[in-house]
Amino acid sequence: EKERLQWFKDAKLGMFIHWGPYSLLGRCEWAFRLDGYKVKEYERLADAFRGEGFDAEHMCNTAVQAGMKYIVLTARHHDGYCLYDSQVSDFTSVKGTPRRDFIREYTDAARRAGLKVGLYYSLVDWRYKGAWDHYRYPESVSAMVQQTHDQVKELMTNYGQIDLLWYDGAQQTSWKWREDEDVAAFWRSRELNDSVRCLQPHIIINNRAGIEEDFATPERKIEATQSDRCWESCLSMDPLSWSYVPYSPNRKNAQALIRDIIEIASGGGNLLLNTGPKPDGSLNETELEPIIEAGKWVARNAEM
Ligand code: FUL
Repeated sequence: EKERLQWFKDAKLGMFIHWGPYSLLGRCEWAFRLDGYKVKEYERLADAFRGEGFDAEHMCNTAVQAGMKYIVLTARHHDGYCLYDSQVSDFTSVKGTPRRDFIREYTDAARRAGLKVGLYYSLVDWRYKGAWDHYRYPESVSAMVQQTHDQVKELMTNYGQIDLLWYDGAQQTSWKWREDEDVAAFWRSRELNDSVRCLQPHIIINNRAGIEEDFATPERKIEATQSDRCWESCLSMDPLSWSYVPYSPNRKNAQALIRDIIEIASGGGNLLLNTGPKPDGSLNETELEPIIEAGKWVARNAEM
């Protein structure tokens, strides 16, 4: 059991990738919600999503070059759009314009590059009314939760060994969560994770489905205090957006990254460092420059 977590404890650095139809807007992965899109409007936006520049091999090799030991890609964000082939949704890159299973390409390439393979999956899907007000639309909620269970099972079944599952969005539903509400009961997370572990016995699961599981996920902050528990800070280069933004004057530079890496590693954690590829799926080289520079500095100066 201790061995299962060993690679993660040793990893120190992982690459986080936010990419989906929202990348077309160059604003933020929350655009659906922040800009008040209607579902139909957002679906029309997704029609323009092609991913013609998505090159999983280049992406993974770049991660290796930057000293990353694992990689996590948004298989589905809060907008519900799947970068893979789902049988329980039509809102996917396989049935939609790209006609490609990006998750297949990505998982294959990551393994070839020697990276541990991680999938980000948002439990919530904003296309459901139940995601906006779970008290008012209980039927919509149960359909949404069922879709989540089915899709997680697809991801855990069809793409070979998955090393890490990065849930998100359990509470990004309505703003109406009460203090005393049981998030894990809402998503049936215990049942979900039991089936995940059955399909992927080696997998490492984060804490964002309302159950502690294997590791904590401080976001945009460094919490070096939890010595008895695995933890991973996730940070993005842009102070606000996790997905592509063309203009980012306050982006982190290499010095800032090196400081973060040292602080996190010295506290026994990992850094999951995010980059947002361009709308076409190609890497944002301006953002990658400091990432690679920092990764090389770490490789030169530390035996990690
Ligand atoms: C948050 C999400 O709402 C953000 O969009 C992003 O994915 C971040 C890593 O987690 O909870």
